[in-house]
Amino acid sequence: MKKRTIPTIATVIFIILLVSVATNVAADETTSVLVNPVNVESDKCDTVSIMIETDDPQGIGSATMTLVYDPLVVDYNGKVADGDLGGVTINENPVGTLTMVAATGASPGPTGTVKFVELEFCPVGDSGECSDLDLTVTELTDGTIGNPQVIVPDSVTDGEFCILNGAVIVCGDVAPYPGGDGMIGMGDVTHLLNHVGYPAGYPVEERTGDVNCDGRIDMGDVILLLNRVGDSAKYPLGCCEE
Ligand SMILES: [Ca+2]
Ligand SMILES: [Ca+2]
Repeated sequence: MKKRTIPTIATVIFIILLVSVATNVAADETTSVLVNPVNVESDKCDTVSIMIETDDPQGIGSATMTLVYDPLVVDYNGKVADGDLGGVTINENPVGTLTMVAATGASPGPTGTVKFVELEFCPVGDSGECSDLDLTVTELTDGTIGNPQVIVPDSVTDGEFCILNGAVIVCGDVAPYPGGDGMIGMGDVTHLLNHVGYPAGYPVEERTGDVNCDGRIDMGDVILLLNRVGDSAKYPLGCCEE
């Protein structure tokens, strides 16, 4: 009889091992958190979402995240909409760091593609500048009733907001082409003069080159721009409105 005890214990250990492996397999769900779209390029306010992709059958129960941005480049303009976890509480402290918290009362929580929040950012820096939207997941739990389990995301993807290059139209800023550099000086006068002599070789943007707004670019514009560089108060430029 004693001989039978040993295989029985071995069997029990084997079963425990099997269960443990099975548990590990069951827990091997994939969850990723991302800023969507990853790259925003805009000259005006734009919306970004924070998304959670998960195949956890218990779904998402709660989330706490921070998003860090450069306030010299973009400004947080407020929450556009809550997501699938319900109301998101957002604290901005210090400026440039948003702490966002939401918890759903549902068990299981939403699963699959889960929207956390929609935020609006507005450009305040110069064209061509970019700010990271640096996302950190502080805590994420699933929607297990009474016993939410911590989810460690497999990946967290930051976003980026770039101010569209050349979006800010500065009248007379024809050089460098395209887009200009936000300033007017002798380089712009020279470029406009060359354009009048050889348009194909020295392209300009009509809106910035027609500085007297008469519908064409000619020596009148070059002379006005030259005078403007010499005395900005006396010679205002008058580019046509869009
Ligand atoms: Ca320029
Ligand atoms: Ca003109």
